[in-house]
Amino acid sequence: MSERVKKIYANMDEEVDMIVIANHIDPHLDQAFFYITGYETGLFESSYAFLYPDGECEAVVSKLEETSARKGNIPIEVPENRQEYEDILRRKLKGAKRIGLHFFGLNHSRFKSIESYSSGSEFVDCTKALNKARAVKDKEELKRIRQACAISSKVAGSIPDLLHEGVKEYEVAAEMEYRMRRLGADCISFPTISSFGKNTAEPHYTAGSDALKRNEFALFDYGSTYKRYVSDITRTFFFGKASQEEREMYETVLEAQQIGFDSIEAGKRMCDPHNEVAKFIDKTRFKGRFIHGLGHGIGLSVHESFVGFMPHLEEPMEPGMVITVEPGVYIPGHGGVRIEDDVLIKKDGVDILTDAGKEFMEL
Ligand SMILES: [Mn+2]
Repeated sequence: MSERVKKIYANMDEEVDMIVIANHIDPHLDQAFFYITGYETGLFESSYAFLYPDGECEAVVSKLEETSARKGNIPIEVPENRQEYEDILRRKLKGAKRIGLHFFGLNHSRFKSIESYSSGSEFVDCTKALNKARAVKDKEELKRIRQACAISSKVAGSIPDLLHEGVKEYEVAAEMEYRMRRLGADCISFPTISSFGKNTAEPHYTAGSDALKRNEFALFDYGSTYKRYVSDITRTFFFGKASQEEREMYETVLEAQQIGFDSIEAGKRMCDPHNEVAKFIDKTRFKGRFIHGLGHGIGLSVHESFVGFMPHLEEPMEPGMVITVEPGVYIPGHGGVRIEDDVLIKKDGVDILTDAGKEFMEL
């Protein structure tokens, strides 16, 4: 019996005979599969998880990850060959009239095979129930997220040592990623944003080959994954001597982030912190320069659905949600500042999980 499976069913609006979560080929793997199984290692291409209304679940995995799967506590079947694989899937789906599927995470080609293994079943989208279950983290999930945050925070502290005139964006990114791995990260949680000068004004820049020059911003947005759970952090530094306006940009974003933290409260709407921060920034000389949502949910994915500090999310904040708080201001052609931390919402306040320093730093 799995608490997570029970939680998913508790969030379902419709009845189904079973929920089927199916991986395709990397990178089309469904994070929901790992939410259900909890597997720490292994790729799990073409694997399946079957979830039943009584809270039971089982998985079909290949021999390639059998050892990793045996460490979990759900029953597995490991087919010997292609024929056996298809027979198992047909047997599991047999007689199911209504099957719940994760429409958001399911590859279309994998869906076609599920359809072919089933016999006239009706398919129901269970994306919402899965998202709701994943929104509130349990103890094991928090343990992993905390460790991912600790690794990323530690690397943030060493970024200033990596910055010198002429160093390239990709060189700093490579060094940061190496350090995360050395500290025990599984991998990076998304392509590292390592940006200098005018590139810092583009929130979703990645890392190019620009060399660091004096008197410009250097912004790093990155994260590590620990046992599949991510962290996401941004720090901005000034290389050289900042102008009054550049310093003000930084101080405004830092203050905005504090306003964000202060507006987080279980029970209030998820859009409230965003609205407070946007209102504050729009009263400064950087009016209109905050061009994205204040934060997104994190967990197995860097951008988790349903959770976040976004203007369109009116559902209440709940204890156990983990969300980023990342205000920024961007001046195209010149530069940008963003400061990002990951917070855990608690019954009474917040726990800031990324603890790297963020005082304005001129290097
Ligand atoms: Mn982020």
